[in-house]
Amino acid sequence: MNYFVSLIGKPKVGKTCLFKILTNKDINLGDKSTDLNYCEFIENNKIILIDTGGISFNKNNEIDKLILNKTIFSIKNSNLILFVLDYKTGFLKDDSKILSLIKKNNNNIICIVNKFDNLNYQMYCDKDFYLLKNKYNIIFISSINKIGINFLLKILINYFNENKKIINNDLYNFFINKEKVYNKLINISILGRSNSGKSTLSNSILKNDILITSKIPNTTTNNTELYSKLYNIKITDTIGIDIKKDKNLFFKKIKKVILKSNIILLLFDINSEISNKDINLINSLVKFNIPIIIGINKFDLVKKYEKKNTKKYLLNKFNNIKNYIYIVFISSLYKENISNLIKLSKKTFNIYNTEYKTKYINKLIKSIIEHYKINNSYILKIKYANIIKYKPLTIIIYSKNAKSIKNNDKKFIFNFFMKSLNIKGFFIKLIFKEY
Ligand SMILES: Nc1nc2c(ncn2[C@@H]2O[C@H](COP(=O)(O)OP(=O)(O)OP(=O)(O)O)[C@@H](O)[C@H]2O)c(=O)[nH]1
Ligand SMILES: [Mg+2]
Repeated sequence: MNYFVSLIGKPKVGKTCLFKILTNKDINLGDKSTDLNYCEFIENNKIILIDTGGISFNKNNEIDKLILNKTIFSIKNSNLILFVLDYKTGFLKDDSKILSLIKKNNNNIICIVNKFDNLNYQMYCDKDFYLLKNKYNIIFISSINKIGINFLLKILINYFNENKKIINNDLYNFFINKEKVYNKLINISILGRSNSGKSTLSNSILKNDILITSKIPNTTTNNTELYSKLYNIKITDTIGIDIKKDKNLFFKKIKKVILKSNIILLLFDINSEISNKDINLINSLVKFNIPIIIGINKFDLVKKYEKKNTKKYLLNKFNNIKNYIYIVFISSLYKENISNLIKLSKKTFNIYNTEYKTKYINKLIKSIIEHYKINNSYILKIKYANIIKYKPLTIIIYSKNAKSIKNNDKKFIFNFFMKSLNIKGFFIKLIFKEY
């Protein structure tokens, strides 16, 4: 069974900061929580901590009203409320209003006074918090300086050892349903060298400057998964690839992210030379069999009259790839062509997930043979084809002389399939078998 603990309080009292420390999760929740976020935080005890949006009693603000409704739901269905206060501002009118709201819906309250950065006991008596002391358990902490955190954890464990009463499962169902919807979304991971503009692109997609960006290399030190409401997708901002360093080391750090991706968006800076190492990197990524799309960023830096030639020059660099992978020129900073990039990513994802009928594939085989006849002196002897796998599409082609089919002919068949099925971003697999 699950126990739920909700962090409740005004905005900016440090709920999310405390949430991150208690759950040991370095997640990027932005600077304002608007939804309920949860995480199991005392392992084996199934105690689940919920971070809520800050309560403000602004009746004219739609978002504040939504936050308030969600928070009340969380208060009603939790086993325990951690009422978070700000030591620096003292106990204010809004705190008193929030306390009344909590009391109306739940009697199990522990008060947490955060930002108690200075360990001077006497000082807190000067504030109004001592009034709470007679009625509630009150703990002084500093999330930033990690003061009082262990004490708080001990109090919580004791609390749950003494109060084994279980309440209803509404919160559990809420999170499970939420997760079900969330898991269905396309997950686009943004990979690329440091400074190529991955975090800037993520911010553009999110329409929010949540992630830190800077000229300094290796600004991003964590892979962060975020939700874009605008495009209804998940995106993952990642740590930069150091092309000069060991590629295997990088893949070790990023493998989990890659395997969780539906699309890999590989970003390049228009000003950095495309080297053989970059091409090798693309080849290594292709092996994961996850669709890839290439973005060439900072296109705004190219003067208008040079844009056409620059495009031509770069496409030439990707000569062997450009027919098989979308290459999109964008500006993350000025939000140019971003929606097209997302549109092509979604298209690639849909084609990757298409389950073709064997009948249709065999119709294509017939056209392949027809087309081949026109340009060649001999006939391709293919009997029929069978689909054995999707994601990526894998086809067995049966032929009387499978072993002697020339590589060029195999390439012709492959290209014909890729073009007719409108496939870009991943490679279908063809297996030639003796009939
Ligand atoms: N002119 C221009 N500058 C950009 C663009 N995108 C990013 N930048 C700048 O490039 C620099 C690096 O951007 P980041 O988004 O931090 O790059 P990153 O790939 O996340 O870098 P790491 O986190 O270090 O791997 C910043 O100074 C950005 O302002 C763009 O489209 N145009
Ligand atoms: Mg970054």
